[in-house]
Amino acid sequence: MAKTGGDLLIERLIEWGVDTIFGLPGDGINGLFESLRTHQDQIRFIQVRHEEAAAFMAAGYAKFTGKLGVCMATSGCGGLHLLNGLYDAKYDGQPVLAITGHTYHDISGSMYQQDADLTKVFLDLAPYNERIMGPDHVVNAVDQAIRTALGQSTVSHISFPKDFQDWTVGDDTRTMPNVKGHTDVLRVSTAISPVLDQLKRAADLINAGSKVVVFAGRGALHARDEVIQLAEAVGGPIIKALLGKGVVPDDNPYTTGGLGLLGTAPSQDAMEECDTLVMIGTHFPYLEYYPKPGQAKTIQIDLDPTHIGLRTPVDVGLIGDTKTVLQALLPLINHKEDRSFLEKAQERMTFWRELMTERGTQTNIPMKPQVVPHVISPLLNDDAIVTCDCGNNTTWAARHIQMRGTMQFSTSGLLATMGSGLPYAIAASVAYPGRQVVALVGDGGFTMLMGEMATAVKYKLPIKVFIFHNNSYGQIKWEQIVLEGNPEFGVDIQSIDFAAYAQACGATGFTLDDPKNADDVIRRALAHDGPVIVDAIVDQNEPPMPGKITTDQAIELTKALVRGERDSGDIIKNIIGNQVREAVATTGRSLLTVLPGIGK
Ligand SMILES: Cc1ncc(C[n+]2csc(CCOP(=O)(O)OP(=O)(O)O)c2C)c(N)n1
Ligand SMILES: [Mg+2]
Repeated sequence: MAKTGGDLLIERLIEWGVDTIFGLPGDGINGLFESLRTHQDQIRFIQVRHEEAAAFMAAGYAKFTGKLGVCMATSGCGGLHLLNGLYDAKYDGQPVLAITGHTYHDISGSMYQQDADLTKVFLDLAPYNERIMGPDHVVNAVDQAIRTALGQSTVSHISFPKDFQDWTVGDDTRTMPNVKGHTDVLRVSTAISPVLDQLKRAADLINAGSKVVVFAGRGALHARDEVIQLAEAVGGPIIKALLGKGVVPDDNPYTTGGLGLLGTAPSQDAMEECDTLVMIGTHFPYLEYYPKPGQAKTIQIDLDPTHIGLRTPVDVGLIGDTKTVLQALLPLINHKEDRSFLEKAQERMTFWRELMTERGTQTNIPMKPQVVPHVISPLLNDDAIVTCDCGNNTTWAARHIQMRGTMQFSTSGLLATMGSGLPYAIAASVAYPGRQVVALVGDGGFTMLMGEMATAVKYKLPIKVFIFHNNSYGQIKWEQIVLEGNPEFGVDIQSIDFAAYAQACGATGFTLDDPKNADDVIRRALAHDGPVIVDAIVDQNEPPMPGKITTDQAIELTKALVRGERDSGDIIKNIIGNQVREAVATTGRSLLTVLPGIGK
């Protein structure tokens, strides 16, 4: 039987090794769905409830597997729904192919139904962005789309007119230059290595430094051994950007954990004090956390030359796969005898860990949000996959989930969009049926794509979703108060019974509102063999304070309290309470000084 345009697309995806497509049907892609139906033994279709989730799933699938993520949506509205998830993939450097339908080719541009010109809409998004011009165009377009997505770690887009999906190859006439078989499905390695003189310059700077910080991000996730060897040689702490949380386990003696508002105080101290910074596969966006310009010699290793010097002045940029570059660099690095910089960081980490334990074991009601990840963390499998969303929940997950073994972690990084946590978890569970998958999300972010719980049920994905139920867009509340000095506005959200919602979807729901029950409920949730929601009712007035409070932040907080913040009483109580308890727990060595004087 003659192949249709749809067959050519699906079969070429299969030849590229694509085994999963996330999407939602529509009349603009019915021809593609017919090909998906006839090839369902070779490629699996995961049906979602919102196309944004399909794009997040493609991004998450790419993040957790290292493979191409693929999503599909109908013409107009369906394609438009993909956008946020696709920008997430692009911003976090993930190879994703988006396939959208388009109206009939000979009526395009005449305001026919769903006739949005998605190739124009996707212009800023996708470096490869092409409308199919006939069945004989399909294979060329698919190949170039996938080469671009994989080669540039970015998003590609193919828009497929509806009628061309059904045309058979004979309906089109292959033109003379379009030589049959001229394009191929070869995936090449990106393990390039910089030239020797640049490696030597980098090594000289690192060898000359006495306080060297190793700062690793998602580009170093596959280079754990090399990152640890470097830290070992230079006697310096490893700081992890959020998406690099899995680069080294959190109990590794070299790491001081994360950086930034949701990072640790010891990481910030090390950044403030270092004289040499080695950035590995990160372009962490928060400029204020880098060493002051002129403070440190900086070496940056990255696959993408456009990242070098993007955030902080760089003395030597090494282009290439981080693992390959580090393997070439390590033999040139001297072992430093002076371990005092590392030891100072380790001593501070001991205090920080005590502080986190103190915060995660509070017995108050309403329950402190930190209790949830603090109890979950040690109960996770060594190969668990953890996702979180955007909000205060990111802070609690980043600080209290301790990476071990081959655990993986991700969230929306650079785009920092709400809504990714649940679809990422679904994608992880689709990719790795045997592994434990846990999502830690806010009540706001979860609500955005809560329909995807039905997807988890449909495909029997045993994901565990923990919702920090604080009836608030919590992070924005704290930004308004601490960063802006304003009383909160527009951040309350009313309560939903998420455990009942879980049941309504056919999943299992638990409500957790008392820290006394946390261990029991969380154990039962993790042990359950189907999808679960744990609706964790937590205190919205627990401050997600940065690791170190700046004077400005303390002043803005005071201003907001004075200017009539509704919850000022509870907030002050929490801050004083925290200070007193922490002072006791850390025998006076508490690293935090919030509102100097107020807690005395
Ligand atoms: C799509 C999107 N809209 C708005 C924001 C701005 N924003 C960042 S965090 C946040 C609040 C998140 O609330 P919730 O999910 O309940 O988490 P919480 O902070 O309460 O833990 C908002 C509105 C965003 N990051 N993404
Ligand atoms: Mg919330």
